[in-house]
Amino acid sequence: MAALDPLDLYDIRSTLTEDERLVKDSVARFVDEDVLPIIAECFAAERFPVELIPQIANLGLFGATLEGYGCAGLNNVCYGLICEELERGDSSLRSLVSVQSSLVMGCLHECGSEDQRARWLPLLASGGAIGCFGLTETHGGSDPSNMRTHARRDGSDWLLNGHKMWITNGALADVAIVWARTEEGIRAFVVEPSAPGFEARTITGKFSLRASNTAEIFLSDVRVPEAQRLPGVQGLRSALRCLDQARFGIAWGAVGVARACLGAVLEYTKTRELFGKPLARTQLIQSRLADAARRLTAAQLLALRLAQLKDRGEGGGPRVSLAKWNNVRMALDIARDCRDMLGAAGITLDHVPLRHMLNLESVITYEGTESIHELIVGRGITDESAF
Ligand code: TGC
Ligand code: FAD
Repeated sequence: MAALDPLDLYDIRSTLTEDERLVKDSVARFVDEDVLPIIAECFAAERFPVELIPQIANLGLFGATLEGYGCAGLNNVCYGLICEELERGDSSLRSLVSVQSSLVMGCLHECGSEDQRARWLPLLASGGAIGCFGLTETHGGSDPSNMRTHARRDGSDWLLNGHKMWITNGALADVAIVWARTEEGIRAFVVEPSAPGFEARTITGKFSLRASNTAEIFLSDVRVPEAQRLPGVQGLRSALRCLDQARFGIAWGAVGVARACLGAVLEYTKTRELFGKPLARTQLIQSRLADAARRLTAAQLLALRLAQLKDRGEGGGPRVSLAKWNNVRMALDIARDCRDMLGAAGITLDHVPLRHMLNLESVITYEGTESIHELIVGRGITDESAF
């Protein structure tokens, strides 16, 4: 039997096609060579590494599963692998790609007019434009159907008023997908930040996802023509469909975080000597490492199976919720335990677990909190809504 890879105990790599391995290895190389050397400094300085955007675009990572418009048309396993490798570097990079690909490009691809697609998708795929997705508001992100931002017809235009909160890429974006209530139901609009009345303000002082831009967006009589309404949007369900794709990416990304943390601590415990022997030779440490490997392996298999279901169009709703819930919880528990196994050294940015652990406090909250995903699964298996 070949030597066991402790971070791939069930040899998932051997189930990948040659193309899938190529995608995984290319992104892994980018993360090792270009992300890991700078990311702790970016996290410390609360700086989003904009200089990485051209490389991410050149690797074809923006809108990777979409067909046409300069997108790579890859399958869902490839998209998952991209998210896994990026998040092994830092959740902020997977976040950038999730928002750009699943929430902005995915939404334009599915619900946009041909003119909107032709104008924006090639630009977003090439990294020539960055997008954001404005759904959440201050009074309760878990219940977006309660949004107060509204759009009112004014001749052939719309006037948008409201306030969006916690918007990834918000202050960097060249284009925003803004969700608003109208007399006809919930609709989405393509808004350019240069429009009078649009203001994005970066939220500072976060102790999580510090290498990501998060902003609040104020809309005050922002005028957009009817041609900037997404014609395919039919209420909140259109937003929730986009969220399913982003939640899928997070389920894979969490695997990358757990691999990063467990990999670092496996190395550390081999060389850290206490009571006359390496930590890795103690039963309690082995029990914790083995437990992390058990949870990681289960999460890897779950993510892979979800991708297969998704390729058949059957990966949404409770299935993706279960994976987002399970895998982010798995990664958060592993990151926290790995931080502890490093002792005091673990509270610095010299080791990766603390940074990942702090990032995961956002990841477990956004794209539906853990409780929301439990309730979606609960509804799915009982046919009773507890919302
Ligand atoms: P309800 O309001 O009753 O349903 C609305 C309509 O949507 C349909 N639907 C779905 N359609 C497609 N896919 C899904 N997964 C769907 N889930 C629901 C539903 O059938 C209904 O259709 P219709 O025709 O009857 O109107 O809402 P609900 O009761 O179904 O859902 C409630 C709940 C809590 C599940 C939903 O509101 C929810 O998911 N809340 C969480 C909100 C959330 O996740 N926000 C994320 C914001 S974006 C973000 O966080 C980006 S972070 C990105 C990063 O940096 O990586
Ligand atoms: P709340 O909805 O107020 O929830 C508070 C608590 O109540 C949670 O523990 C929740 O689980 C619990 N809860 C809620 N409902 C129930 C219930 N029925 N039963 C039991 N418990 C319940 N949003 C966007 O639109 N676009 C973005 O790009 C974006 N990026 C983000 C980036 C970051 C870094 C963060 C932190 C958030 C981002 N969000 C974004 C917002 C995110 O989606 C919301 O924070 C999330 O949906 C939760 O909403 P909330 O923060 O208002 O919490």
